[in-house]
Amino acid sequence: MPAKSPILVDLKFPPESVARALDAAFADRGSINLADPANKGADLSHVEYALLWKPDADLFQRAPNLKVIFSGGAGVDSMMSIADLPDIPMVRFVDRSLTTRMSEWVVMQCLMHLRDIHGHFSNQRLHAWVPQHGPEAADVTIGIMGLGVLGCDAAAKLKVMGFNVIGWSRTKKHIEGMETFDAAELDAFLAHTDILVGLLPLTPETTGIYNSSLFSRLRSNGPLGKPVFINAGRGKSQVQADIATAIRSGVLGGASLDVFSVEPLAADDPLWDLENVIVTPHDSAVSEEKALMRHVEEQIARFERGEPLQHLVDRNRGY
Ligand code: NDP
Ligand code: OXD
Repeated sequence: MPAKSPILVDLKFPPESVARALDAAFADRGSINLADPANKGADLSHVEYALLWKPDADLFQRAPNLKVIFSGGAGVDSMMSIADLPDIPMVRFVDRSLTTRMSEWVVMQCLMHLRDIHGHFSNQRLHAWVPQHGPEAADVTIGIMGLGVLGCDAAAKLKVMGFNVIGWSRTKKHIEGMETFDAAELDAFLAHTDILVGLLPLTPETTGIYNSSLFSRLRSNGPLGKPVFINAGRGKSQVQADIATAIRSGVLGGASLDVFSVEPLAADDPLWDLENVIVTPHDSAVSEEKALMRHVEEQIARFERGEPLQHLVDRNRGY
């Protein structure tokens, strides 16, 4: 039997946990982990599989015989922008643990805005006893932009909390108990939305989509007083200066942001200090290394048995 091709790994994740997960997963085929300085100039010409997150631009020249690329995350935008990206199947990371983590984050952010956690924290610091009588979840409509794996799971969990949930996606979806809108119906979708949740991939169409014009079309007289913007998709989908302006001018009453146009967010960026803006450092749904390796192992096994790969990226759509 011919020797199995080692897996090439270039993940900008903490190197120790990647090394541990690799040893456990690919003992039979071996791996070339580019985070290991010993592999800096390694010959990659024989490698058939690569597991990548934000790879260096010259990687595909160094590894010209790849058969499948695996993304270290659910989003593939960092790969799509590489000029030499080979025309071979690309599999993105879809996994229960990642999906669950994202939904935890989305539900937490929506509840924090519903229950005015910002107001409570401020009062606590003043030692002020100020009971609040805000709306309940059922009074509030959450509009999710992006009804894919993550958007649909978050929608289901928000509905369990009692929120009215609506969704928008490129193509029309039919989801029981949920009003949905397609790309042409953006205005109608926004006009119903009190809390906007962004779970879109970054593509040319979604670059800069969350901007002043979009914020001004959200429902402005809803139960929270002012609409709220939440984004965990990609930072380059938001015009950050427009978020700051919308918060300062009162077009938005609050925001929760996990992703930024440039990461890490600069220490002097105004978003850190704006009223009722919650910043998290792109950790709403990190890829857990063991689950990632398990997913890659499963997909390689399918590929080598001649079965179709799952979670394939559509190059024309860009996600
Ligand atoms: P999916 O590919 O499953 O879903 C994407 C959704 O976005 C689909 O419903 C798609 O529409 C919709 N969409 C794409 N382009 C457009 C457009 N131009 N107009 C309207 N709708 C559009 O992706 P996931 O749900 O798995 O992940 C979404 C994104 O979340 C990832 O691409 C990544 O960027 C981000 N992410 C962020 C993480 C974090 O830690 N912050 C972690 C993981 C992911 P349609 O259904 O019609 O195709
Ligand atoms: C992803 C991410 O796309 O973590 O998985 O951003």
